[in-house]
Amino acid sequence: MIIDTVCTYCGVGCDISFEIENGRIKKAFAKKEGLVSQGKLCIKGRKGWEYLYSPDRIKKPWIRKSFIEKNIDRFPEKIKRKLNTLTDLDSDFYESDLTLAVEITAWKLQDIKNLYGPHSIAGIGGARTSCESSYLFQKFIRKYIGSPHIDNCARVCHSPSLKGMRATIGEGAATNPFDDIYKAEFIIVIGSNTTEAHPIVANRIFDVVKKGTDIAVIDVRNIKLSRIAKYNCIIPFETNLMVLNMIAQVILEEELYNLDFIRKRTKGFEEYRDKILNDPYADPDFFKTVKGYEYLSDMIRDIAREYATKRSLILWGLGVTEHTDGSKAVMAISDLALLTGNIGKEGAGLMPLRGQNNVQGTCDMGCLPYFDPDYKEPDEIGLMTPDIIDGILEGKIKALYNIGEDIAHIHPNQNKIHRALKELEFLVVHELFPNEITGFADIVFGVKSAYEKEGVYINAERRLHLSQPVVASDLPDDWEILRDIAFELGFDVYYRSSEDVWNEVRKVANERFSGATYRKLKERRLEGIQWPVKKEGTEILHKDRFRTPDGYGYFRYNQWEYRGMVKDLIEGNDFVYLTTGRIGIHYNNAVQTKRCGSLIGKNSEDVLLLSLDDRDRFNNAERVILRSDYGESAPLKVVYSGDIKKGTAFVSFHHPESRINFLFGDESDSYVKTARFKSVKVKVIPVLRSLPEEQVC
Ligand SMILES: Nc1nc2c(c(=O)[nH]1)N[C@H]1C(S)=C(S)[C@@H](COP(=O)(O)OP(=O)(O)OC[C@H]3O[C@@H](n4cnc5c(=O)[nH]c(N)nc54)[C@H](O)[C@@H]3O)O[C@H]1N2
Ligand SMILES: Nc1nc2c(c(=O)[nH]1)N[C@H]1C(S)=C(S)[C@@H](COP(=O)(O)OP(=O)(O)OC[C@H]3O[C@@H](n4cnc5c(=O)[nH]c(N)nc54)[C@H](O)[C@@H]3O)O[C@H]1N2
Ligand code: SF4
Ligand SMILES: [Mo]
Repeated sequence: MIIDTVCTYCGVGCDISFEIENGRIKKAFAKKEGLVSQGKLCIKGRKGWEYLYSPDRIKKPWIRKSFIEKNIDRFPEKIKRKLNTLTDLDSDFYESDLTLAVEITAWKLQDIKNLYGPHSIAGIGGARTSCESSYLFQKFIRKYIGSPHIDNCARVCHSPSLKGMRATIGEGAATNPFDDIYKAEFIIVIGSNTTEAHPIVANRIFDVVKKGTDIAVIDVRNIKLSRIAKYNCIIPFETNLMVLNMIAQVILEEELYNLDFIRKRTKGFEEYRDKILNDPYADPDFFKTVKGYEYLSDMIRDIAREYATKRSLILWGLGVTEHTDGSKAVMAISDLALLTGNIGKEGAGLMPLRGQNNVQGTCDMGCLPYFDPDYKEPDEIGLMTPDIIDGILEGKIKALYNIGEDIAHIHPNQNKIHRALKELEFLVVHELFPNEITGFADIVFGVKSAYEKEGVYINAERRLHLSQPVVASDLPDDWEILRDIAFELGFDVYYRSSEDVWNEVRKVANERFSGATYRKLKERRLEGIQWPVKKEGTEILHKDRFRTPDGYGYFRYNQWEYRGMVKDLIEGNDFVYLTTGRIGIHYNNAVQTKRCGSLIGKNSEDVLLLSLDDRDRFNNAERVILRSDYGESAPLKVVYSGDIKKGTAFVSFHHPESRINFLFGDESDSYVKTARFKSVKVKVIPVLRSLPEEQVC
């Protein structure tokens, strides 16, 4: 039997098919007619389902023993009577049946609400589960609990894309389908390691380069795509905004802009032009003063000319967003499209390569403190995750409800987060596997994963796919637990199926989803539909008007701030700047991928890449510890690489044992607090086998 569904990992959102024999998966593959997959899957698609058979799955709800002890005298009779049904799991947890775990959760949430008020409860998560679950999650926190504090992992990811794009063109989502890569004449890839993080999108880039399309890759190191780029543009850390403003200055100086488009479709051009032309950091010649990066002055001019005079696309990733000026850099990207009319048509436009299988959907569903479903204004604006953490430490937030976001591993400033999580009076987690956050939880609900349930997932090109169960599971879905707790709290919540929830979404978020029936989505499992969906879907946004209130696109100028590595280079200081990111085989906290025998292989630890040019400086050490102002990593295995520039370093963050996110502080995007995961100054401490003392380089 063959079952078609959608891949559970990245934001490419490949259609995926499973061959099932006697109820077990034999293999995963993609069908030729699959619109996103084009008949190919990356290794996580082909092998990343093996976690389903791991003995570590959380099978029944867990309740922390010390939590029972603390609350035992205050439990109502109904709960007290059933406590003898709890069974021992390990020294920390009991196992419970679902009903009792739901009753205890509801009682404790109500208790906290009564004692401290509804605003003392917050919700984080949702981007790995379906739209139905994330929709109900925000409704649960906002309506059933009465708190505005709801957020998801877009906070540490592409929130700056949402912010920057909404401020300029009114909509924070990709303007065109992935297949428009085939229609572009020139492509800029900035801050996206596409071959590792969005491999099936990268396939399209390889295809067009083979056929003669030119690409510019703007990164801080050599990545696989750099090898096929006409412009391999390696820039110093934290200079995206400067480089983007430089491209704009060249376009303005050489009058390569599209005046007709600017006049008809935009506002704020004159002010923007004057500011860019007068900005010393927007002059490409500035790089002539930055040692080792002088070549950028000419290269940036060439990129600007090609971008402006061709039908051009810009793809970007976290190398843009995870900085203090991430939102500003995204505004600068939009500015370039507005300046040249490279938007609202085929083969041109803006593609933020969003990360999680359903982070687009989870934002669309309103799991953000400042947006209701469909990006409507909420009654009250809630706290963003970093403020929720501060709120816990200040004693204002007492309970946290977490759905599939491992904040005890993947957020910055882990020393602080761990301290905060210990302060919580109540932490509820929905998870597939034990991970860092379950280590702090009072109640853990084991839930179905995407391959075991039905639901809508929205990929990075706004495409909806409906998943269906590939294997049977007795576990509850995320939304079912939320429904049952809400019911227990006294609300009339009667959804019988995920389709019931989705039909409510179609009404509440009707601007984007009114026409997206389950029926239509079932008929198009292998192609999906791009939102907004009325009768049909929408491939290209902004064709006639932008999605701002008045329909115009707005130029937004921001000056780059002199700082960091550029400052150190100009002052002639010694330094090591670290950036963090992904490798192809592991997915975020690696909780699923490390439980796939075919994936874990050689990649069982995070490897630090240092520059070959720094090998002597670090005594050719095989292992080093990194230390920043905030914390320390574990000893990390080193590979000296020709792809890394002197004074820079790269490491992945997949394994909690590496303690990478202990190195980061609270520095974050100035608008939306996305962590500055792409740049931190570190000391490199070789771990010397023969010498006991540390040597700091
Ligand atoms: N295999 C795999 N795929 C994934 C994931 C995974 O964990 N594993 N995670 C998913 C998620 S949640 C996301 S958000 C996406 C992320 O996908 P990407 O956005 O591609 O993610 P990263 O690897 O974090 O970083 C991208 C690139 O930014 C570069 N960079 C760092 N600093 C700078 C800078 O200052 N300027 C520029 N221009 N570039 C810089 C890095 O060198 C890196 O090549 O991937 C998704 N896909
Ligand atoms: N240093 C550094 N840190 C980073 C980043 C970086 O570039 N550098 N990138 C950041 C980014 S972009 C992101 S998005 C985050 C990602 O980090 P997380 O948000 O933690 O994402 P995942 O590890 O993909 O998923 C979290 C959990 O969801 C569970 N899960 C999977 N499916 C389901 C489901 O259907 N229901 C439920 N309830 N749970 C499920 C998985 O078991 C996993 O433990 O990491 C961030 N952290
Ligand atoms: S590219 Fe992403 S969606 Fe496609 S198979 Fe790989 S992990 Fe899955
Ligand atoms: Mo992400």
